Amino acid sequence: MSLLDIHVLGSPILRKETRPVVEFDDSLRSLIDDMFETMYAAKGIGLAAPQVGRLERLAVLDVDDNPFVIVNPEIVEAEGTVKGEEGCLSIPEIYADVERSSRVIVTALDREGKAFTIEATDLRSRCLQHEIDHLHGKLFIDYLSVLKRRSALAKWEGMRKDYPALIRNLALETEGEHHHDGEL
Ligand code: K1U
Ligand code: ZN
Repeated sequence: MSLLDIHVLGSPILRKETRPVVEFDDSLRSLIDDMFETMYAAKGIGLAAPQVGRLERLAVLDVDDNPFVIVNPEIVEAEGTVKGEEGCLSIPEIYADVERSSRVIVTALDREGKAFTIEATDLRSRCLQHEIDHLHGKLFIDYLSVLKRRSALAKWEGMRKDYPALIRNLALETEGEHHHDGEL
């Protein structure tokens, strides 16, 4: 397995539409394994393919010690709204409240291409919506008010010199170097 570089805000691939996966082979499963390893190394609860520079329509998640991969996911039902804090491994150290559907039903394929359905609430629902957004080129900052978005982008401008190639190399990031500075 290998750690993958994570693309950060400004990298054009984060704004691209992904392509449905049609072949469930060992190279796909190896990408999935690498994405899990990278998500855990980055201390995230989700990671979508564009974040590691790939356009396969898939994401990995692990909320409350329940790891799973969603390939070609679709939200087939959504209800209610709830505000909650979000972060993004591609926009390190920026956190903000985002309004999302409170409960979603998602259909997807697993690593073997077998269809499954997941019903989710709370953080798992939020994370599913955040990851599926990534698969359509959308980022959580897109939902912020003009003022909060401006403030998030101003903070990011001060940090982007840390990522001259617009990628995070997790192997080079030292423990405790980045910390949560509080909500916007
Ligand atoms: O896709 C990503 O960038 C991963 C992202 C997923 C996510 C976190 C929070 C809400 C929705 C989606 C992260 O894992 S950010 C780091 C994190 O673990 C976290 C941040 C804020 C709240 C809860 C968890
Ligand atoms: Zn994200």
